[in-house]
Amino acid sequence: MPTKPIYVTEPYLPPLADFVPYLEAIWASKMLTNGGPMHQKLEAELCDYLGVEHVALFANGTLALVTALQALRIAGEVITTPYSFVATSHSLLWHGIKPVFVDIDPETLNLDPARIEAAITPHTTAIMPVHCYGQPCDIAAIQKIADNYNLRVIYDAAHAFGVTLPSGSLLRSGDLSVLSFHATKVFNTFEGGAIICPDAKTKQRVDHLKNFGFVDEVTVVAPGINGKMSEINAAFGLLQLQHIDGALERRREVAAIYREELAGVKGIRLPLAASGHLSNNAYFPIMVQADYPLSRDALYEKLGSRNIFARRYFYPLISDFPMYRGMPSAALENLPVATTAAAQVLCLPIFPGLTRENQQRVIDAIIGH
Ligand code: T4K
Repeated sequence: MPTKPIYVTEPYLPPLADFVPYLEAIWASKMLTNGGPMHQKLEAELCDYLGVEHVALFANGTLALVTALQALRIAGEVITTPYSFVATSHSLLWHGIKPVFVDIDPETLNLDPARIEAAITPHTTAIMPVHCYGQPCDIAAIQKIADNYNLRVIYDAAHAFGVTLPSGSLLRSGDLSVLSFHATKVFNTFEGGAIICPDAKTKQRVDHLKNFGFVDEVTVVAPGINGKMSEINAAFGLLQLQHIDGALERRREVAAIYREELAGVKGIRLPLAASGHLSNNAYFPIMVQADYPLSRDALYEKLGSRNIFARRYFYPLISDFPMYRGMPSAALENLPVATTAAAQVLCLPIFPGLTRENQQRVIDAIIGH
């Protein structure tokens, strides 16, 4: 019998019947979008759940990134990582901002603070780091540089829902943090995203910008965009939030099994070491090194032949795509650590619904059975 495909992720979905009352409420109110009751309730519940002051919901994470840059009036050059999903630096290009790529740290796979200063020029206005795979950036070191050079920090926290440091939510770092609630994320609203704002004034500006720049019926203060989350997505988020702790627990179990089973495998490095934070296990990257019997791509193909669809997040590097590749900071010599990571990485299937049996299929393929 052919085996069932196992994808890198599969969204958590609550029982369909549980969603019906939410739909009935929307049908009764006839409020479908523009900051209706579901939208307001989800913003409030996410503040509580995440332990943050202000959440502005968006239709997706990319629009939230674009709006975060507009809200802080970022221009000129922004220092960012090449080791991310392409939306990170695309958001800069949407504003005509020049991305300046800086290499990553081999342990965290995030922007290496030790290399940031050398990339700062008189045109630099901000740093846009990514908490890649939900692994926290070195926020203290980054903030110190930002303070010294008077730069803003916008975290692309698309992977970092629920990640907590001993001092509280990771999402409170920097000037703004941006989340994605895409179907492939730990917490999903089908499509969706959010900006975490530190104060009411910033949240209000973001709210204006995501609604075309409207302040009231007759006042438009900026060329804003339509970035609003609809009521149906917000309603789904409210339902998802009831199940999030269980979903995170299942991810923890899956990650623990991978760590145990793959720990001693020659040529496989598990990059995300514990670093005192509460992880969300959003991804499970492995690094396929030279002493593994197969190349990374050969292992990727082998898994595919067994109906297991691991993904090479993040290969190619953003800096390798045609719209970035000609930039001086995109040169390979500038990005040796990111280049190696992109050549070795394979993200294994991890999601709440991954059965032990299916997880074993993945493990067996890697350890050589
Ligand atoms: N910043 C960072 C660091 C990001 O990673 C992302 C998005 C963003 C910003 C932008 O946020 P959004 O604007 O997307 O909210 C996926 C996602 O589309 C993207 O959201 C995500 N990062 C990126 C890392 O991954 P693809 O092209 O790899 O997705 P796709 O369609 O190949 O899906 C992967 C697997 O997931 C499929 O093989 C099957 C499964 N799947 C997927 C979908 C869409 C499902 O089971 N159900 C689904 O509905 O980009």
